[in-house]
Amino acid sequence: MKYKVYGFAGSRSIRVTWMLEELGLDYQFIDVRPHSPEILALNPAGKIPVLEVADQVISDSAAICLYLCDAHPEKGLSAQCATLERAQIDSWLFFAQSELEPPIWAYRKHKKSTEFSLIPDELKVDIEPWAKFEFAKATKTLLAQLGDKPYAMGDNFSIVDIFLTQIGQWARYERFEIPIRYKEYLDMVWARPALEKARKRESN
Ligand SMILES: N[C@@H](CCC(=O)N[C@@H](CS)C(=O)NCC(=O)O)C(=O)O
Repeated sequence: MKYKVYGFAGSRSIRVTWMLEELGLDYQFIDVRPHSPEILALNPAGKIPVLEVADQVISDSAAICLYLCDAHPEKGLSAQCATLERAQIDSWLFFAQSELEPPIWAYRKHKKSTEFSLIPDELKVDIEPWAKFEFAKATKTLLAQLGDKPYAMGDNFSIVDIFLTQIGQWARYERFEIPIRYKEYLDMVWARPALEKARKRESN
């Protein structure tokens, strides 16, 4: 098998398995927790997802997904490097990871009594008002950029939609306020058959 994905259901590994399903590629999914010896041997940060390909390890979901798009350009889920279209894709992805995701991710980390905790309980503080404020601000930017387009990049689904949707679903799960336009977009993208396949693969 060319691609091996390490992760677990409910985590960011869905970004990678979803991408692989959209690209119609074969892969092995290895169900593993962060900081397990298996992961630490691949990624010193102990984080998932990790992609193993041709004896190389790639970490960070956006880097992994972009690599997969670049390796399979015929599927049209990203754009060629050094084009303005690619600059727009990168802009969306950096926005997703540096502005949209941090408040919801920090909120999840500080939540008490979760199945597994990424920070010690004594370090947890109530960041809910801050997280909701920042997420609402980022959402406003997202909606202004999205406008009336069906997908982030226009008429066609792309790598960007995976990130905007997966982060949005986390926020929805945590009962953050989601404007109606974002909800409609999430519902439309979340219904993609490739995502359904990826979710099944991760849960088996
Ligand atoms: N920027 C990384 C973040 C990876 C990450 O934080 N993954 C979580 C699971 S969804 C994890 O492994 N966390 C372990 C930790 O925070 O120590 C990515 O997008 O892949």
